[in-house]
Amino acid sequence: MYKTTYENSFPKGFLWGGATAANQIEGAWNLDGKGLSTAEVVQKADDRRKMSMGDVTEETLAIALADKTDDLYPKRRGVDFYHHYKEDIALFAEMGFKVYRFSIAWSRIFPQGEDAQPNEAGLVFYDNVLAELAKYDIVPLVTLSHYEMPVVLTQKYNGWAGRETIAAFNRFTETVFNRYHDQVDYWLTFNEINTGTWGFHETGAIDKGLSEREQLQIRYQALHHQFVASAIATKQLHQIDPNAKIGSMLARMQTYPATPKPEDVRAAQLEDEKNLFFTDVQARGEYPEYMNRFFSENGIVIHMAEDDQAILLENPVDFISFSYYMTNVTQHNQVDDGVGNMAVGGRNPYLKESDWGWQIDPVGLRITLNAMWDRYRKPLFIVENGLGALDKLEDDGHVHDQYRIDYLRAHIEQMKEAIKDGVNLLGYTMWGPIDLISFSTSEMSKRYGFIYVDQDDDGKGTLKRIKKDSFTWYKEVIASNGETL
Ligand code: BGP
Repeated sequence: MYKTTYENSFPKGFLWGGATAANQIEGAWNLDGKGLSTAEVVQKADDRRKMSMGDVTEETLAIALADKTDDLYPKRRGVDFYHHYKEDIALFAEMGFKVYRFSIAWSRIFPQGEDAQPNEAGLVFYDNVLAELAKYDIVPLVTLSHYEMPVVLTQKYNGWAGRETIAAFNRFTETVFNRYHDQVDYWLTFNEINTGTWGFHETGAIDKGLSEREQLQIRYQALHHQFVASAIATKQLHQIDPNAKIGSMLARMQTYPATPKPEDVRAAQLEDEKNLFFTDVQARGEYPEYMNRFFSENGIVIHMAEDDQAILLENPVDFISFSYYMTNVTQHNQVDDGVGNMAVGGRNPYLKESDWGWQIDPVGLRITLNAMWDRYRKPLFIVENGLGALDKLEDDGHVHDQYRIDYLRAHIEQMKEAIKDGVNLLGYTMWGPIDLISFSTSEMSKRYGFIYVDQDDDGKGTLKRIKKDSFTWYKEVIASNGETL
């Protein structure tokens, strides 16, 4: 049947909200039986514009394991959501949040990765968080693994590089599905799974000073284990609760060609394939041929168990989620300049960039939404988008973050256009509704929130929560279902 009408705006029930991750917000890294997680052995960067995530070696791990403080490890400190969750969720509710995306710290539930019994105190913490959300009718969207795992699994199996980690993870997923499925309808398996080719944070596999090819071999093998674990989790969830939905999560970075030269267009397509590969596997259930070719040409061999392919094929995700911060540019034979942060490639002269070199591209979000919808025809969910900035608490006690409002407004306008284009978009959780520890710099001063947290890079401050100007703005956006921007 032809569709004669189209959505002219955000659909009723659109899920507006915000997203955080346990290791960047909770703190309380060693309380109530929690074990150490891989995120908590990553030191803060000595250079604000560099990443501090890819460099865990045997040596730095040994130092971190011996260090019982949180001085050099800000993710151990977070912003103490563990003790402030009631206050923070009340503030989210005041903005009118319909959804809150957060992650469960695996190391709170299975502190040593493979404990005989789950840690009840850890489970109770998330019972409490979920009860608080229910109080305000906020729908939880739960990430099962957001850049961390019990560090013991790194010591024993080199993280996801070891196949044994699949079973450990699926015990954890089964435990939390059984415990929380009544309260949680939306789940995500691995946060930004594609970043597993970049370093330690996603795979928990140590940098052993290998060649680039050898490292890629380890990382793609680790990612294969994550694909299988994700598919098994999908199967578990559907068995435990046939109504629950589970999604993949990609750091989506559209790559544009630097010129219309066909070789440049092809180079951009190649970059895009390397990014979309992950969602291709999780949504379509099989390795795409273009990656098989890439593996074969680069001497990478993915070792699979006999029924891995069947598990992937039988358990595709229900919806597709992604983070969106930037787009990139490439050209034939371009060497990545590695400047700034994340996978920042060539510069786009038409775009402005953030203080961290992330190229701001609202129209790119519309392009991305259309392309993802065309490719997969599964509901989409934007689960991260936002602006990291050096906010200033003024003498009048306020933070005037008009730049953040401008950034978010421009992106939301393009979401609306994409919906008019026909894209099925479930919701939008902006990143970091409350200031938290930056993933890539491990610092406090790269802030994203509608809510300012009084804490500096050295962990000093009262932890007081202060509403920024953007707080009131987002509240109106939600109240008007995206009409008042
Ligand atoms: C994504 C991560 C988040 C988050 C965000 C912003 O890649 O999923 O954990 O932190 O990026 O990045 P950053 O904190 O480095 O600015």
